[in-house]
Amino acid sequence: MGEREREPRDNGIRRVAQWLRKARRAVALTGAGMSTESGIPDFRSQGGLWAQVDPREVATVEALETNYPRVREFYRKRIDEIKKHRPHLGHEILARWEKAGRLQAVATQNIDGFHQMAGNRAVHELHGSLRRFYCLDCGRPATEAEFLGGEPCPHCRGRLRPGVVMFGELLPMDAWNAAETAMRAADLVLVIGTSLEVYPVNQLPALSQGKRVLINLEPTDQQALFDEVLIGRAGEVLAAIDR
Ligand code: BV8
Repeated sequence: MGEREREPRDNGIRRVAQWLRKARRAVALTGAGMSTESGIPDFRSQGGLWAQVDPREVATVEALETNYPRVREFYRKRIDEIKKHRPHLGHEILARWEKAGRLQAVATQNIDGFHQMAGNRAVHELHGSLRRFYCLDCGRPATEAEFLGGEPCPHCRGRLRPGVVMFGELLPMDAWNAAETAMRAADLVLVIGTSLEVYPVNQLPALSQGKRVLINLEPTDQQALFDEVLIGRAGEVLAAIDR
């Protein structure tokens, strides 16, 4: 980054650090860009997951019904991939902020569990989790080993699926309600590493009456919503705010 671009960003970082110090009910909303510095690709960037795989074939309710083996294989590989990586400094900073009472909650679209692994307790997983599994047919829970082993449901011999939210499915009510409540009460919202293209999570930042900050590698379509846009890598920008 050149000197001329760095200067306004440094001012922005100072402003956000000040808002964070004053905030009583700060909330973070994270997306796939939060985990790219851990080595996990996002979805919609060049080289993202959806550039390689058509989401309609692997991440929709229709695909689960008509193309179950392909969906199972897609998520089996994602589980393998996630296990190779760890949370990074940015995750750790958010966990520290929660512990210090500076951050109330993290609402996340990520299914990798990295926020919890880094130490955050109040995490609302809006698109579910790749650490939970259940039966597509009877709804009862299953284990990762059963899913990975390609076994049928131990209760009804049905098909097992990961506990993630596919396109066309409703979000988990408890996570959604908690995130919505936190957003409405928030005096500072840090939106980190998300294109804000996916409904209904992309409606959440507008619910807050407080300061809204976007930390992302590139601008999104919702620029006008934000009081500050910090263009950069999540881990680096969070570290700069933390300094
Ligand atoms: C729902 C599965 C009600 C989990 C995912 C037309 C037809 C059908 C449906 C719709 C339609 N129009 C709208 C809809 C609704 C649909 C939707 O929004 N579609 C969009 C895409 C048009 N939404 C739904 O279906 C939702 N449910 O609406 O229920 C309903 C019910 C019945 C019928 C209709 C509606 C459910 C959505 C769940 C989607 N699940 N995948 C998985 O496998 O992970 S999608 C996927 O997108 C992931 O879950 C992901 O979490 C989510 C959001 O993506 P992002 O996290 O934002 O990632 P993205 O790559 O886009 O952006 C990353 C950003 O980070 C980039 O800007 C990049 O520059 C930046 N970045 C990268 N690295 C860094 C960085 N920034 C900072 N630092 C870095 N280091």
